Amino acid sequence: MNIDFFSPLTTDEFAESLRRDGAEVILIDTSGGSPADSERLSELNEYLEFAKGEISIETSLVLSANTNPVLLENIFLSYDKIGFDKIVLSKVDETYFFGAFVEIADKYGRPFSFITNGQEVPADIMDANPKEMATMLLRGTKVHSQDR
Ligand SMILES: Nc1nc2c(ncn2[C@@H]2O[C@H](COP(=O)(O)OP(=O)(O)OP(=O)(O)O)[C@@H](O)[C@H]2O)c(=O)[nH]1
Ligand SMILES: [Mg+2]
Repeated sequence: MNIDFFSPLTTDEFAESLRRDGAEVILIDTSGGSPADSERLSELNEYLEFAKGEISIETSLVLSANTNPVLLENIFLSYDKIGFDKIVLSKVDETYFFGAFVEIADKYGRPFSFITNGQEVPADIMDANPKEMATMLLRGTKVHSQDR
């Protein structure tokens, strides 16, 4: 994406990265981890709280559409302890049905921000448009450009 990249390993380094260049938008990613790893979750929370003290922040939980629906609510609730605003639903092209995600988003009043529909960045990152998502739910998930 040809943008500056920093990989802070401590909150001090994190603070330094946040303050470094006065960018209008800063994308913060975290390394993956198990929702059952409470130590990792509290470390994540520490970074999140720290960021909230520094900048105005919107948080998204990225859920892969091929997550086992039986586990979905537990995963959702684990990350809800930290708190998040929106859901990014990834890999919708790898599944045929993502109704369970819509159900949980509705139950907990959390909107979708983006969905990802393939491996091409950024072409396969799509706004979570309700009409397109309804179409995908009814017809299978891969939306081709001529259908959009
Ligand atoms: N088919 C398909 N593959 C995807 C999609 N999104 C990501 N991938 C692929 O999935 C793999 C993992 O993607 P990452 O973006 O690294 O996933 P992540 O959740 O950040 O992974 P961790 O940070 O390791 O937890 C890569 O090979 C991506 O190309 C998608 O929407 N569809
Ligand atoms: Mg990652």
